[in-house]
Amino acid sequence: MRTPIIAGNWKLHMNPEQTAEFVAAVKDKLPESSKVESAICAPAVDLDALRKAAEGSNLHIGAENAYFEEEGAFTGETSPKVLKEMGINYCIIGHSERRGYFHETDEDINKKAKALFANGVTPILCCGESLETREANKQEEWVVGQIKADLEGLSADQVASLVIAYEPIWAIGTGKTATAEQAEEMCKTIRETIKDLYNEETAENVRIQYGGSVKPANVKEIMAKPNIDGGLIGGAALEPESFLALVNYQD
Ligand code: G2H
Repeated sequence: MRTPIIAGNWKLHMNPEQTAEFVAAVKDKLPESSKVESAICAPAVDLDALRKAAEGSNLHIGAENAYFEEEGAFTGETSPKVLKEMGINYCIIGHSERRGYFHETDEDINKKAKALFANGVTPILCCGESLETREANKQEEWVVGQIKADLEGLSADQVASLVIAYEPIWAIGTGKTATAEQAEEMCKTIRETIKDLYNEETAENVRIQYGGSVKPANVKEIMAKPNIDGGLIGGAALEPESFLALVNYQD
């Protein structure tokens, strides 16, 4: 049985003070981690505050990006080794905003996945197609291509512990959500791809989230789909009340 994972992606929002206030407001109202894993992925400058505020609670902590080198002359980057030392559980890689604005390639993302696994931090690997690709009905081959390239050289055990987030670019921050059926269809395709690349057990264990305008009003319908194991949530994870409604969707 896969434990659902609902993760906020704060993007470029929040400062350390706001982070501490947010966690204080939610920390005692989160579900048991064995029922639903709750996580916040925050900007690097907020991670220390997030970790301190979340201590002893059910809140898991993630970064939004990391570099594939552990140290060296790489001005402005975040070390996967230091994330590990800080006790960070997850790190988003390959978000479409990073692929788009910061020109990250599948090769970079693959190297980042390997560096994170080498340091015991679980990647949340994002994939997803543009509106143009969907309108051309090429979304499956696009996403399968991303998955194959991003996972190259990873072991079955690593992939089994991975979180994959399917985020169609046309549904991100636009208020346009993919229908639960469209989301399920692609998450199923991703799981079948993992089965083809690895084996059935790995495919059954990997957790696949949907991301793109998930909110309290649609989370239940999305989470009811058999191949969707969680949500990666931007805008609706910035307010404590809304985040609590999302993580407690089973109540
Ligand atoms: C998609 C998502 C979070 P939002 O990027 O990763 O953002 O929920 O605001 O569409």
